[in-house]
Amino acid sequence: MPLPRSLSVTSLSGLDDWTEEFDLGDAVLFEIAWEVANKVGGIYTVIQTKARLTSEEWGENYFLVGPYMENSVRTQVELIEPTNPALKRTIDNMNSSGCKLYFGRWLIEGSPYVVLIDVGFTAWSLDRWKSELWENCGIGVPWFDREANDAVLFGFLTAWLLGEYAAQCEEPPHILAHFHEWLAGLGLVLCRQRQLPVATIFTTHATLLGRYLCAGSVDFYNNLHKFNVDKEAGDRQIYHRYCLERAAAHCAHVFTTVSHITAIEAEHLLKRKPDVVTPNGLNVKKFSASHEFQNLHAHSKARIQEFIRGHFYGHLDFNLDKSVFLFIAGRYEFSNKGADVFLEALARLNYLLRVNHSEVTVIAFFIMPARTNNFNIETLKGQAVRKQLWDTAQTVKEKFGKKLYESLLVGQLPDVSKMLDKEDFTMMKRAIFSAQRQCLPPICTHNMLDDSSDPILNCLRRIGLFNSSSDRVKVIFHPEFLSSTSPLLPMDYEEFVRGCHLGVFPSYYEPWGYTPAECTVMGIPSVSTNLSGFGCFMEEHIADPSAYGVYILDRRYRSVDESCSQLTSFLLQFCQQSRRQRIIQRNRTERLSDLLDWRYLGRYYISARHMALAKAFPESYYYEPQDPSSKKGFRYPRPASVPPSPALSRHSSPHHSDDNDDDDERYNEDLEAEKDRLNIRQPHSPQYRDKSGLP
Ligand code: G6P
Ligand code: 1S3
Repeated sequence: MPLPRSLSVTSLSGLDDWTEEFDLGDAVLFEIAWEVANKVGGIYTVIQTKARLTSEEWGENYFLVGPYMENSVRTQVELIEPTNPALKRTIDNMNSSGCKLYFGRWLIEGSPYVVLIDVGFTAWSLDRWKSELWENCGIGVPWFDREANDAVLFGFLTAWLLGEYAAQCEEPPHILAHFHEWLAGLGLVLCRQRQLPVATIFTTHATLLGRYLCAGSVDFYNNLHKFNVDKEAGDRQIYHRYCLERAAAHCAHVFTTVSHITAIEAEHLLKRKPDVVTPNGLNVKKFSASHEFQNLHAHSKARIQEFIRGHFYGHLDFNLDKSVFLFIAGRYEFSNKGADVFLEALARLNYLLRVNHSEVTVIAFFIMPARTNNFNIETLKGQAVRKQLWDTAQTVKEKFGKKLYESLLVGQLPDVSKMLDKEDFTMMKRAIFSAQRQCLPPICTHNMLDDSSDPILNCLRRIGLFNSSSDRVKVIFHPEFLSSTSPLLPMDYEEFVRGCHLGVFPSYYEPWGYTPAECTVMGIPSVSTNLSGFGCFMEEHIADPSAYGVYILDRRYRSVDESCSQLTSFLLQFCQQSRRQRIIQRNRTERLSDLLDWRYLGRYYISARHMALAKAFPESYYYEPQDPSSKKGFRYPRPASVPPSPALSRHSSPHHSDDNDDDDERYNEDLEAEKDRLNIRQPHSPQYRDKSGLP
């Protein structure tokens, strides 16, 4: 019998304390999701990053349940014998009844236990279970919907697992099962229908209808209360999925979602108001000194610059040191993720930079996976040409160096005109000739299967951004997720983000939005929107988000055209910043990371779990609902120093040079950061007074 545990969440510097005394007793937590040890999207990130905190809290009584995917298991899971005797009997019994379940440790931080179910192995039960679902719940799942078929198998198998586990326990157990998203929701419905002794939580990370409606041309947020949900789901042929999702939301003891904006959506579309909002956190890695993450930025940026040198060979008529790297990344949902608005804003930015004769060049990356058949020749050739130029320079340098050395050895200054011979010049000329190019640098790095109908490419054709010399905004579309083993851009996503200057995520539909959150914890500024969970959360907790490098675009109360103009002005402002201002801003951005740490945000999950246990087992658990966000007192104040806006700030040193005074910059910046942190700046010091124009 495990020891009773009592819980409290420690506070992080600056953020409010939250302590909740609650004795978990012998409760056992199962967390069930299709994305356990199976990377599909954001839910994987939620579960994977949260595992450490949840394992610390539940110890040996925490089990994640997901589908068995051979490839992921081979690289992420260590298969072992179950340690819990009741669970071992459960798995053995199920395996001897025609199922295939695996038990192991997921090799991530916290090393949680995982039960992985091979749903395909039990596919022979699909028809029987579907008819049971129809008879008991009135939900009919069509044969052709493969994902829904998987949801049925996964649902029946997880309910079987939980029922069997309850039967194998010697004492009446206190089981808590937390189900994520509709794909796992049926297990919850069956637990309730079979009246298993299980406290249940259902978390939706997006509603099915919300995603579908937004992807069409619907004024979603102004019509939320008007949708005829059954009809809309039927029209989109997702009625059965919608029923599974809605049933799970209604059957759960506790229903949660990831943001307030999705809570409103769920209330209208699923017809239940979430009991708790559980914002998504991250595992924040803190460096002991701020210059460490700044150094990482410089290092990763240099690698991106190398790639750019190859990609734009023959057209490197812009100053790379004055280039700003922007990016958008994520699931390829053109308008839901705001790629449409980003492209339009880039076109306008291009115009403004050109008419202002700006020295800045913007390189905008689109990292969104689409159907391709590999890299295209022109892109690969670019990197080969760059490598050849590099090799040539190295060869000449070596010869030059050797001659120089020999000359110095005999006590003579070299005759510079004789240092390179004819052969060297021929080699260099050949290299220069091979770096000539007749065509413009490519937009897309891959051969697209749907080139003529691809929304990003079509939009670029319409707005006329073709990477021509006169364009101040260049575009690179990489229709595949990044990988450190890529022959083209061998960087993983984290490295790439660190090397960029600004992430741009102008989403229309975004229940939370991990991409800007990831930027924040890495100290990279980002644009999000007031229609994304993340954007709303930051607006609530920060007095002046843009001063911290969190630009929140208004997509709620403005037309698309107005949002494009606002984004253009954010981007233009950003491009006008000096290097020093960018450094200051990055430091500020990084300071927000505590707010996004699971050690802070985990409290909402804890609260939801206590609530569910108390609802399902009132004789064993008592929970006084205490809203963890009731202590709303904490808000990041406006930074005390000058906002890093180009118009409002000047260099603190008259001799400062933007390009090579890094040490100075770092010193000044560290000083500023420290002053901001300690809030010791003189509010009326003449140095700062007139610059901000702010109170
Ligand atoms: C970091 C590095 C500096 C570098 C700077 C470039 O702060 O520590 O050495 O100068 O990045 O910043 P930028 O915004 O121009 O990429
Ligand atoms: C969903 O994934 P998506 O990108 O399809 O869940 C994520 C995790 O909760 C969330 O961050 C995102 O906004 C949702 O949309």
